[in-house]
Amino acid sequence: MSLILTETKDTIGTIVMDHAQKRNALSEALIDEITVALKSFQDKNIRAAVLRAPAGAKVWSAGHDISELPDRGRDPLGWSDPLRVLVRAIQEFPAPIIALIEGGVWGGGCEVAMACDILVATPDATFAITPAKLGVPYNLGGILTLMNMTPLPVAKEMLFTAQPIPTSQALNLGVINYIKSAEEIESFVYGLAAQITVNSPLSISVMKEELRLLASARTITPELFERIQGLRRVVYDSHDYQEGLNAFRERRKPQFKGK
Ligand code: YXS
Repeated sequence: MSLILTETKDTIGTIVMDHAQKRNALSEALIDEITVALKSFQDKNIRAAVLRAPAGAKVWSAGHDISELPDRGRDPLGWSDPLRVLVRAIQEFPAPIIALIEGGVWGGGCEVAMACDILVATPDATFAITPAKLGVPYNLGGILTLMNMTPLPVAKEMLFTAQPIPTSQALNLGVINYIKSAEEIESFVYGLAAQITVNSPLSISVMKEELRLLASARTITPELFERIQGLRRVVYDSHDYQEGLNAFRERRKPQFKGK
């Protein structure tokens, strides 16, 4: 059973995350299908892509598939983790990707949306970054995506409270480009895509890559990297990280002990 629907029309490609049973949780299987679709879009010289859930979805994505997070003792968000693979695939895709967002966007799903180039959301959409709810030590690349998308106090509020922020606030902060009603969002998004596809694809792809490279250009010394990785390891080795996973599996509130 396919977990996504894809469509290409002229030079616009669409990927619909279509695993409602698990609220489009970003499982390895779902992510594999998205990355395969993006590769086929590249082969077809797609000039703009749209990433969405089915129209009227209450949840755009429930974030990383928690059942696939490793038990304590292993980095849950290492380089080859599917969520990391998907974020990079979106950021490195040579054409703009527009996130058409309806419903709740959770955890790593927020980073996937933020990795897109243009975000358009309906008024009911919400955005929640939730590692703190699970006891997950988010990874450096993910923190950088957030830092590039929001002012530091907002990144801290979202990370520390793990609470959803409404679309209105996301728009005020510049996290999303537009708010459009459920009735008009589709025609608006494909109108944007059409405006992109008549411009030079070469110019656009090089400017997208320039922005990606410049946005991620940070001086980070080996000592700084190792210190951060050491701090993260204490967390993913901890009782609290395991407790976060167990609480989700057992459908109960976690009892974090700070160790
Ligand atoms: O019980 P069944 O088998 O029907 O499955 C349920 C849920 O277990 C499943 N599901 C998920 N499975 C794996 N990973 C998930 N993230 C996930 N979310 C949901 O989908 C079925 C329906 O869920 P249910 O009954 O809760 O649906 P709902 O409509 O009442 O509520 C929708 C949500 C999204 C509000 C709710 O499912 C929820 O709060 N999900 C978890 C959202 C979340 O905390 N995501 C963060 C994942 S961890 C992550 O992204 C990063 C690693 S980090 O932590 O660093 O941000």
